[in-house]
Amino acid sequence: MTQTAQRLGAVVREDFPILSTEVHGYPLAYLDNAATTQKPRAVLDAVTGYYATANSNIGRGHYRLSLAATDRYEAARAAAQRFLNAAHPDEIVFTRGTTAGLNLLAETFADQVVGPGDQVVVTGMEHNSNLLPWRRLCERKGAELVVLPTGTAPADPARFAAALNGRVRLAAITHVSNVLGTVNPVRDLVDAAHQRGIPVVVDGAQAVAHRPVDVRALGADFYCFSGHKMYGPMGSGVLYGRRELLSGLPPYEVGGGTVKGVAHDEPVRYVPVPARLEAGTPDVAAAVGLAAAMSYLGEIGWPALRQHDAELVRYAVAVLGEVDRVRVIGDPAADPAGIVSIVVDGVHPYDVGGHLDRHGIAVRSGVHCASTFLDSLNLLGTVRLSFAVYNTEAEIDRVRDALRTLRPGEWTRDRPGVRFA
Ligand code: ALA
Repeated sequence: MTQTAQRLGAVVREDFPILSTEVHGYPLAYLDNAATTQKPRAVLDAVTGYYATANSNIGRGHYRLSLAATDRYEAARAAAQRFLNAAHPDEIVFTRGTTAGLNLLAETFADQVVGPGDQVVVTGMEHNSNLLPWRRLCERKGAELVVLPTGTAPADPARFAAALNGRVRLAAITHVSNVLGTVNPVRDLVDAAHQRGIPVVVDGAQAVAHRPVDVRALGADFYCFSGHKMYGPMGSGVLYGRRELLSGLPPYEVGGGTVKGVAHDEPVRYVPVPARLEAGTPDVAAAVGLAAAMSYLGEIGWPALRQHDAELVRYAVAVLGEVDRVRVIGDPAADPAGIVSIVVDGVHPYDVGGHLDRHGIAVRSGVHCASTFLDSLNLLGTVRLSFAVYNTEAEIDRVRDALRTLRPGEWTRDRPGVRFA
């Protein structure tokens, strides 16, 4: 197992055509997997295979191709159900991604349960996609958004519980911080909320590629993730909802595929979930590709995936810590989730990102769509290394070597305190 895990990166690289790309004369070292992962041939083939052999609209045709496409779409739903250990395929709604799922919940579920004077609780480490939908909802409803400060550590269940007063109607928490890789104790947080009858929405965008997610073991009421961060196509995503809650949601968008029948002089009769929440023609190819990504992860297996992840995170923390002026933020090795964020004292994160790019290394630098979290840490931004199954220790060595030749660039000189280009 150890050997498999250590060699995983080198072995699976062949599965990813884009990794043979050169950047500025260097082999691409792609370390921005928290933004999006690259896609293995199995996923590319599933998408093109769908278009080449089954493309047609689903649920709308009484002909062979349409029935075949419908079958593939529903098979993808069943794959997502198994992936999350959901109780029923009807608990799986396909979305464009995490952001779409969270907005859907804010405009349907939360719209029903949050009223004037109520509160919604989020952690201090939320990505904008698990912050702004709740903020907008609270503004619209005359409710209050309560942000539980976390620092770099996981959210503390006791402090979380203390924030859950009688006005709180909903909690929305990230499973894994997209900035630092901090892993929240979701089960404990959910238990604290459920003891007070408060439902919990979990942003799983950064978790699903790095650890098995069992929504029933977590107790999450809703769990959203993006396919493109777990080797699936862009535009694929899942909103899981516990059946009792999901089945009561009104349509989010209305249109084709959501109704049993429409007559001008009668109330509209909507179909049950999940179709009620999937108005219009869905991205069937994306769902099929996502199912292929789930199979791909399943073939490698979580023990090897997790070990590989842990080895890379621990190696990065050790190796980058050797470089002058480099600080690792938080404690990503405590419970590795594929992310290591650093700052280089005296150098703007964008200069670091640009310098690494000139060495063929792709990282994200800046605030990572979480400026409020960076504010709470008194940081202008970070440089984030985020790993996937194809990354290797040699690529981390390349980051270290490149950082040793880093000099302050134009951002550091001309706009040292500016965050946004
Ligand atoms: N949410 C993605 C990230 O953290 C885009 O980079």
